[in-house]
Amino acid sequence: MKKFVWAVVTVLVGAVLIAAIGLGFHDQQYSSPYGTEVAKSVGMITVNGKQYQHVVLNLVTEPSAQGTTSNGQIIHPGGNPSWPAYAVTNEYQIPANAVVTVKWSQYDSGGVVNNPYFAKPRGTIGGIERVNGKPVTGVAADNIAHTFTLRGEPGVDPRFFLSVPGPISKLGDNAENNKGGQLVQFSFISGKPGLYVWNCEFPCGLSVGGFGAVMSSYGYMSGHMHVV
Ligand SMILES: [Cu+2]
Repeated sequence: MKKFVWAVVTVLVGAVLIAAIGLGFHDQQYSSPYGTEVAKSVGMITVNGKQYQHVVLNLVTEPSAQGTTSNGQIIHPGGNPSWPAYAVTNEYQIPANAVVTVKWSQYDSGGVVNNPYFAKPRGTIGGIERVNGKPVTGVAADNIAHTFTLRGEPGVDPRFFLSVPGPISKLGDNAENNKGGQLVQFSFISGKPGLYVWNCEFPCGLSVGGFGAVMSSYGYMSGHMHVV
């Protein structure tokens, strides 16, 4: 009987531990109160003689995850004030096989990207991005604030890849919400339907070569793209 009681106690302790670990990981999940931002349809567009649905998606990168955007939306509830963040959500939705134009307002400082590959736009229409309206084929590798890098979950359209660098804000470390920003604009043709993941490839965190802290905390520099 004593053995049986101990067996039950051991199983219960194990179950409690597993539940606690599960809750701990669940807490690390981030869910924006603003839900999924759905790209807005702006009609049709012709690229290389082919017609596509054309949508526009807005992105914002803020130098501090605390506080609100210029229109009063919370950047990242409970966000670490010394960490940057994509705002105000990290979940986006676009249609499949459409032309997606991204308008990215970038307000953060940065530094040197550790691989110059990520200093050039990859997978955009025409191989360019526009910085404050000016078309460029890259940003100086020591002038990168963040990248918007997108690929499918394993098995989802493995040929699709997009990566676009955002230059450091005009006011560097002194940039604030809606002040000193860079407007980065680019278009790409979306892939097949499925779940895609985006992240930043500029090591904007601390430790682990800059890939710790904000870079390894889901929701600041990473999220999903739902291609439907
Ligand atoms: Cu980043």
